[in-house]
Amino acid sequence: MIALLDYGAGNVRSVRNAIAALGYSLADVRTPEDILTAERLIFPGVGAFGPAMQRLRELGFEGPLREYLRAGRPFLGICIGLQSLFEGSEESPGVAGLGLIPGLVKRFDNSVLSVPHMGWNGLRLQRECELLEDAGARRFYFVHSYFAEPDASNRDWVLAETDYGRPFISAVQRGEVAAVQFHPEKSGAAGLEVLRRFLAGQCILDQAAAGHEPAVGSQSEPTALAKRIIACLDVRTNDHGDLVVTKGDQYDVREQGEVRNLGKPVDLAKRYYDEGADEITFLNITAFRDFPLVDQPMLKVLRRASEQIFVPLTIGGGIRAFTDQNGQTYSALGVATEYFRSGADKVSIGSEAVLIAEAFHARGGHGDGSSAIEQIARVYGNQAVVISVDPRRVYVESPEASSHHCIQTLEPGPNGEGYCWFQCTIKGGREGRDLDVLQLVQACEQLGAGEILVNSIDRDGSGRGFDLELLKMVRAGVRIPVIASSGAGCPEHFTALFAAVDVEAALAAGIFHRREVPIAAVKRELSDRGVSIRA
Ligand code: 1PR
Repeated sequence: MIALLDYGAGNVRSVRNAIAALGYSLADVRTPEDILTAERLIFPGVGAFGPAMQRLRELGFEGPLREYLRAGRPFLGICIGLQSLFEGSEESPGVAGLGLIPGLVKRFDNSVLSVPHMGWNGLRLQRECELLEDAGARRFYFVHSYFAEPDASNRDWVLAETDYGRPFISAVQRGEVAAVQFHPEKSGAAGLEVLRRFLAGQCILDQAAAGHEPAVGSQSEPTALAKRIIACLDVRTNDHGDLVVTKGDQYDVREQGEVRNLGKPVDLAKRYYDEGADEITFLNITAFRDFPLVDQPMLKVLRRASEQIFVPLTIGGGIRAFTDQNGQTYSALGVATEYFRSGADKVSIGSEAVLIAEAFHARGGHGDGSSAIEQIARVYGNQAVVISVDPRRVYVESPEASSHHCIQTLEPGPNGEGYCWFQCTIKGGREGRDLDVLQLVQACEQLGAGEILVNSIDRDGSGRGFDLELLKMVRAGVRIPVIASSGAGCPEHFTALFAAVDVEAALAAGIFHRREVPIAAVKRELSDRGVSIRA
């Protein structure tokens, strides 16, 4: 029996889907005895270190888990499942880990790096092991703010290290006990292969037991975080009642009165996964006026997509509290939970984030714990909350002409204005607000958002390239990862973007939907220019 240690703290649907796709069935650990009778145990830790350990203790799982691990029985920990094997974590001071491996889990320094460490990075294998055979040449998807530090005391456990500002432990293994910091279930074919090897019992070549000295430091080139290429699908119901992928020009998705129909959401998403997209984003673009939980087709899309796509999936649209036509009320956390249950790895918040930021500033620059951002980040982690920004340029003659953060622009306004500010909008650009983008993203970062998706109404669908002025301003304003969106027209626009601004990812829609530029062509161009990408 392959047992999944799901202690109910978050979303493990992706792990279930990946294991099902590999043809294995899983049993859930429900009682402490289930751990002891498991043939193979997978612990996909989610959430934060402290609550994870606390939950294991409350459920009576800690003792049997220690016993299982001490006996060296087949175990695969993922993310927090790796961190929990250490003695403790800076994330939750005073909370003891399982203590199987000496050492502490620490936080990345966000004064020099974007935190979380999010995206595709490599492995520096420290010795050979079947579990990660060939993995040194592949990249895997990481998302974490804390890392286990390699030192002399845990050296014999370390199977692989990865670099992000500094080296950290990305895989451990001794006998049949192994754990990885990355998410194999979200790492495409390379990740599925790691899971397959574990499930097939192929994982372990215990070199110490076989009398070999581990070949420490066999790979010494530092690894690099790849720039991510994200395919975005704007989804809505067309006038015939079909859920379609559409695409706007400056957010106008109609052509001769009809909603443009560029294909079926799941088919297109699967195509992008097969073609090498590092992430897929679905934006339910009319959810601001619908009831998202009544919009079952969208949830179905997500369920079907997550069964066949093994890279991160983000869903946005309608994440807010609402009351349906029957008078039943739902919280934003409730909406997000439904999206996570249906297979999302991250949710993106648009309109509601603007209203939250307005309230944040009206309060004098602090939250009150009740906003969608705070609630969702608390339960699912910061990395699960993306803020989707829909800004429009407002031109002014001088910075004094506006109370908002102005930039000098090389792209003058209609009357030759040399300055502009970026106005936040809600409801898909239909309503402008008295809030600028910097005010929005800084408030959201403080409230716990994990990533910013920067669209541009001016550039959307234009094929003129990304708005580098807007992106530079956002990059300088926050420490969390930034995704550039809107305006990509050719592979060179991606090179120009990454050369000019240190954003973590670039998102495009139209050029991929219309098959004008394949994802592979974008990656080839970036690779030729020396930008680190996932091949
Ligand atoms: O406000 O929380 O309900 O979320 C609604 C979401 O839907 C927001 O993330 C908002 O950006 C999005 N949205 C709303 N209306 C539209 C529209 O187009 N009419 N789409 C819309 C935004 C922008 C990008 C697009 C890029 C790249 N689409 O997602 O994919 O601009 O396009 P390109 O490469 O073709 O230039 P809420």
